[in-house]
Amino acid sequence: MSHPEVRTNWTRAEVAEIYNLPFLDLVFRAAQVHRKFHQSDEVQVCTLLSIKTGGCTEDCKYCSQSAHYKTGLQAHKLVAKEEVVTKAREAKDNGASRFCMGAAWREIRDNKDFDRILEMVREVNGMGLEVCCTLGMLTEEQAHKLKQAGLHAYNHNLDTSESHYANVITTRTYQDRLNTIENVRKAGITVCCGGILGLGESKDDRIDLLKTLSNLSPHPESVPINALVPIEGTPLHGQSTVDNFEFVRSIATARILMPTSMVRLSAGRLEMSKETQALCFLAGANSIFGGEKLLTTPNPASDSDAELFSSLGLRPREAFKSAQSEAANG
Ligand code: SAM
Ligand code: DTB
Ligand code: SF4
Repeated sequence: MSHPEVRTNWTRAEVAEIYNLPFLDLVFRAAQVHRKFHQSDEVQVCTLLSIKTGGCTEDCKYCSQSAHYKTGLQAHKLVAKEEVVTKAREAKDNGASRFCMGAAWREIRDNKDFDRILEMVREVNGMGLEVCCTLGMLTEEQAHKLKQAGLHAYNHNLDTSESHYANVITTRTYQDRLNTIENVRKAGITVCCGGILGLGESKDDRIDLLKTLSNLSPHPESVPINALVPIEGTPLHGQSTVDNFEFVRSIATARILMPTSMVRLSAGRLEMSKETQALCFLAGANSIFGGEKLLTTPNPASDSDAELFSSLGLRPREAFKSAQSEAANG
């Protein structure tokens, strides 16, 4: 780790102490860390595209795409490369610097679909966008192929604490997730790894998740914090939503624990006020998903985000900028 203040040996007691600070002190501390390592008026805009939708064999209790639940989602096989290129161009024109392609797979298989995805990665990378994929579990060899094609980041979330995991997903283990993250690292691809709040977890679970994430070495370059988007037909529909202050606490704690990472205010913004989102930015969130759709659910429209950026004096961050280069610039 290049900066001496970046630690990967946080104890549970330390993480809990930060998380439980008086709210305004926590946000203030996070804002200070944020200003030391990042340009506070810059927010990265990422765009998502579901390239293979629904019919997933996993039983994630929050997900619209699991074949285990009747969610009414229209499934779709892998889309054509041309469609991806068109969407990536649109995203870039709308100010996105990162483009993330998601597939409802348990794991990548070595077949024609994977070859087509490698071509998509090559093309989108050639457009000057940071390309990210989220395709389920993968082997080290598959990670190397993605890296060779120009993949910049791989998203693979831990979602919640290890002890709450089996209450949410039974078709894979926490260790499966950690193994994939390790394979991504070995191939030299940056890691995007975070979680979802509102899965019926306790505060202790949120603290445990933040401890696990911040003790990955090196830290994930990008840490998405999602609020559960409730999906009718899934077991977690009807779950009480996470308190906004608890959400902001998680963002602030992530910022303090992982100072150089991008912390992404991810799913769930549609249900959040502009003021809550502003608090998230103050607490160190410096990335969002832009565009009218996440993977299968709606997201704030581009013009309302443009208005939010304008009200707060924020601007979209350019592609391939690292926290290190910012620190070097002052
Ligand atoms: N199938 C792959 C996987 O699970 O890794 C990639 C796609 S999956 C939809 C990507 C991530 O989206 C999940 O890990 C989860 O964190 C997030 N996600 C899925 N459904 C969600 C929901 N209803 N609300 C919030 N986040 C969700
Ligand atoms: C992440 O952490 N959140 C994104 C992205 N990584 C792949 C996905 C959010 C999905 C929200 C529900 C949906 O649209 O299906
Ligand atoms: Fe499948 Fe991913 Fe949804 Fe789980 S989160 S059901 S693995 S698409």
